[in-house]
Amino acid sequence: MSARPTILIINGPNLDMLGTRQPEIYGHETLADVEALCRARAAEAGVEIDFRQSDSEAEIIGWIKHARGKAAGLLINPAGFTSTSIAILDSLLIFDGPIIEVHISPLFRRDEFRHLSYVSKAASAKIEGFGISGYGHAITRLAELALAKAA
Ligand code: DHK
Repeated sequence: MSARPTILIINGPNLDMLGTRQPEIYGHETLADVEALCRARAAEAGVEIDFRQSDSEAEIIGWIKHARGKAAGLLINPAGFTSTSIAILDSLLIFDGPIIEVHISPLFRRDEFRHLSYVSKAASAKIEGFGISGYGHAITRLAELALAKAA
């Protein structure tokens, strides 16, 4: 078993279609590229990652609840659940570590309905509009917080 803290990374609906899906908005990189970026950044930062994607709100809620007391931090791109899911917000409020919300695209200049984020109410930080690099920045910060707490 590894002594390194684990960061849980949750990708919401349709993020499995990155690379194919509206590349003018989300870029040409695939979810596998996002995972590779996260693994490389985590290795540099001295943490492990548990990288997941689901289109199911129930499955995401289950993962978040199960992470309490186990994961040292949580990175979530809630995708289409960002503006709709009070239930995901409630599960995030149960989590006992830092949470960073990541969006690939700049939501502040997209459709009005994308501006509302329930998830932000549980997040310690939010990164949007950095493309997939935002995941790397979020891991750097979550690793910093996790390793400071473990020291
Ligand atoms: C991804 C999605 O799937 C959209 O529903 C969000 C987000 C934006 C992103 O930029 O990563 O509105």
